[in-house]
Amino acid sequence: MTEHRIAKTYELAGERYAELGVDVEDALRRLAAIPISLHCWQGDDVGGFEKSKAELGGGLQVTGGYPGRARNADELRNDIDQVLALAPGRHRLNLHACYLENGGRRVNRDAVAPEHFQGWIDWAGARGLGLDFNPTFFAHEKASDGLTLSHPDKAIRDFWRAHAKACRRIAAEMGRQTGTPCLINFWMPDGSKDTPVDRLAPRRRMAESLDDIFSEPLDGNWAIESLESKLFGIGAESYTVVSHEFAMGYALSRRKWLCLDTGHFHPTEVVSDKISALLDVLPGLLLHVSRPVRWDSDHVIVLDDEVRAIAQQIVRCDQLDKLRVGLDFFDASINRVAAWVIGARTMRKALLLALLEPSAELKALELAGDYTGRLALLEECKTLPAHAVWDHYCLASNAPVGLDWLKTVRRYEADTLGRRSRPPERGSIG
Ligand code: RNT
Ligand code: ZN
Repeated sequence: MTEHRIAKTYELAGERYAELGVDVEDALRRLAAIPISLHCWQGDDVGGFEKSKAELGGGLQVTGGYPGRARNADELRNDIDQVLALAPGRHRLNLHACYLENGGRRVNRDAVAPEHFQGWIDWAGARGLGLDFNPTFFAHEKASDGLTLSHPDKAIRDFWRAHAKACRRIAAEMGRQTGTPCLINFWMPDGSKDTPVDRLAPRRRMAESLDDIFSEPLDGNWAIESLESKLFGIGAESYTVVSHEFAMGYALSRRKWLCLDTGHFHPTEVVSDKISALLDVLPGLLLHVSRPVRWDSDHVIVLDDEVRAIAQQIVRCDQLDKLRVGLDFFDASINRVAAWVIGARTMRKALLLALLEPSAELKALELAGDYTGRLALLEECKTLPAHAVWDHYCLASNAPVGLDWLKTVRRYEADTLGRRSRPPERGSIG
């Protein structure tokens, strides 16, 4: 598509939107202010760069054997650079503690320190990227029975507490060095395959561990803390310690942010409705946007009703200082860079669609009880020329228009990803 045609269709689209009272320029300005936090783990199937050979565990499953998985931090950063070039808009990068770099020497989880992430911090700084962080409570011999901070063995709980405390220091340092608060998200896999007799004691141990972790002073200017709930996992089908009620109660009573992952609820339960229910009572919300297919399968997100509804709630609630958008999927059955790009572009597109709604008019109709007018206008909005605004936005953001990004990914696959079956020539395996 030529630039001329994009400009022309954008102009016509702007006129059409203006007829409904929508200012497209204003929508694009607001879109630019919303960062999307890219999860580093799409690039290597949640592998990380530790020496340990422990299996992933924790109920996490990555399926597919597509070639080209990143094998070290340099490869992963290269892949993320591709994603950043192909997905328009502002991003952050969300790292897990297992993505540390230590020149090939093993560092156990309780000994991780900011220096092991200096490579990431410098890389992010050079790109003006904010960083987010996660302690890693899985893929470790001390989590092999699926219990960490709620473990009945105090020594194991203490080990994971030490990990969590070390991660808080790393997060604060990431925030300080990048100049933007780092969101550190706590997700623990703790749960049980079969029905436990005592459902209370593990939750008490979990709360006690979290209280101990959070009792250490943290520079709140540079780190924000959230707790992620879950419904169940593979191997933890009957009980999850940090269930939604546990996480919500904990976050409310301790004034922490809550992380809502779209794959962590019952199949007919939606995260989009929880945003407005929680934003006013919690210090903040982190969203892990994912696509559960029958279970927490972490498929790449697509522009489906729920992703659109989430974006609408983000926009309509209009409390962006209390809300962070992160992605959380890992598909190893397709080109991993393409998976990232599709998901990141989809999230951005959903936000744009939400910003292109005549929200003032819709709210006015609703308030007046004119549900006929509301329904009519909502249906009309669905076929407005958003694609013209999206194309213009991509072009103005120096990102590829339409499917052009796929050509770049295919070239990258031919030149780089496809050659990765050979041992790495350089780079660090931490
Ligand atoms: C697991 C949680 C969690 C993880 C990442 C890797 O079910 O969704 O957020 O996906 O921490
Ligand atoms: Zn998640």
